Amino acid sequence: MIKRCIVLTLLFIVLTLSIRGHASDKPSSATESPQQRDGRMQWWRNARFGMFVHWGLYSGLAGTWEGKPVATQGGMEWIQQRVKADTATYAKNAIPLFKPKEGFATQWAQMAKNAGCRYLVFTTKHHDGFALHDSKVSEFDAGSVLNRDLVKEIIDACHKEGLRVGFYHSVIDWHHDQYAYLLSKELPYPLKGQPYPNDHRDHEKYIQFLHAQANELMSNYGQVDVVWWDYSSTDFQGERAWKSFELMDRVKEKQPHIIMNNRLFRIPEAGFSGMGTHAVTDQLDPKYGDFITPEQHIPATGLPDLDWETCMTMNTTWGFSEHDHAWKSDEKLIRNLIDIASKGGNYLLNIGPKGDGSVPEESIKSLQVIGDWMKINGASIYGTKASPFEKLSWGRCSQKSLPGGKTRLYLHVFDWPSDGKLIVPIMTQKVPTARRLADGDTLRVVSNKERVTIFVGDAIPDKIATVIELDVEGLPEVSHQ
Ligand code: FHN
Repeated sequence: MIKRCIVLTLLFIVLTLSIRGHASDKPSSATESPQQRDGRMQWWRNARFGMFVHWGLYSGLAGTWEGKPVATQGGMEWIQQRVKADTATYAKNAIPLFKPKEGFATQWAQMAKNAGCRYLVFTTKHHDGFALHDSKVSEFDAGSVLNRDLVKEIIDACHKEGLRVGFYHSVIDWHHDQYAYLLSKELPYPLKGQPYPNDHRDHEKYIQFLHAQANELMSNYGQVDVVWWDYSSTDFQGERAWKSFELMDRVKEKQPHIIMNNRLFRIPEAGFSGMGTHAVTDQLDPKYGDFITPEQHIPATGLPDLDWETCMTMNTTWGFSEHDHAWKSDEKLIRNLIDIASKGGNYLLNIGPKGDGSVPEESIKSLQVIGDWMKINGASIYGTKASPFEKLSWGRCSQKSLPGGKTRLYLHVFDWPSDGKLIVPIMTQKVPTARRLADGDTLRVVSNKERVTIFVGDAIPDKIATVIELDVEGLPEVSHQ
């Protein structure tokens, strides 16, 4: 009998160890329950609005190379690729122009907070390979070149303003001498198609470097809330390109609550249908990341029941360019924010500071206007869910559940009704209540079986978007529009 108990106990131990062993082979998302994931994602889903910052050596070049404009539109953070400069030539031209002034990070953080952003994602390293932190595994970094740790300056300034912080980190690297760029025909490289300048490259060595720098960033700067990886291609992604699952697990070991995007991969299950910035699918297995990343566009119907974030520039370039004057209007920027929130997504709006860290005047002015709008109307963005309506002729809608089983609809009116009557296509048993969000004034409401009519008057309170609150019993029942 005793012998039998010993055998059974040993069998139980062996089985437990083997299951635990297999579990660690899988990405840690495999061990997280949907409820745990919802808890980890909650702040991000409520935030709805973040600031993106593209800043690095390219910022000092400002879209100009050897005294000539490279382009008036398009990403000037790619200037090294655009002029096909090797890394030494690029560094020689760029480093003298990258002179971060004291206090630049405080200006960014205060600007983001005043604009109503709840998080700030900034480039710790872009494709040029120059790291903004004080790296022990690279000499091509702010520590070695400037004797400063710019990542620390930025994250400390953000934390002081109560912002959540994200690290954008490029997996593409145009500097590292073991990054084997010939392994991909699709990813950009300044010397694309040319043989390696150093004959042979061992990409495994670059992967170790990539993981080592990620480990530095996750270990040395306190709480990090988001990692914004960038980017993979259909012919070079995942395990082969970056040892992605191991990289994600290492990051999560150091930052267990961190949220990551989907760009260590480029497959349909990770939210990608191809190489274009519009090529997103409506599927995301959490093992590939936490949110889908449409770029420079807003999916027409959002990505229902998925976490997604549209990133956008204010003009046409991510990194600063003195030649790009194609600034979006304040109306467009605010209506983009509303449109994205009405579809259940987040808006990551980019600024491209100059080589000294100062922010272009146009961006400062627009962020001030956005902040003024958010100070009055932020409740219609933060913590909201997607609209119950497929389409509204006069604007957008977001919604929140209220205590007592009611639902608050936030009606964002872009086109004011000429007769002063705002028609909302919902069926109601009980006449709902309505008020202007800005001043709380109650508005007269009439409802029949098919629709609710809100008497909003002739004067247009806010030409960009006036928000009307409509509180209905239970869940809104949309009538056939
Ligand atoms: O190549 C980058 C680009 O420079 C910029 O950083 C954008 C931002 O989402 N991501 C890549 C292009 O998709």
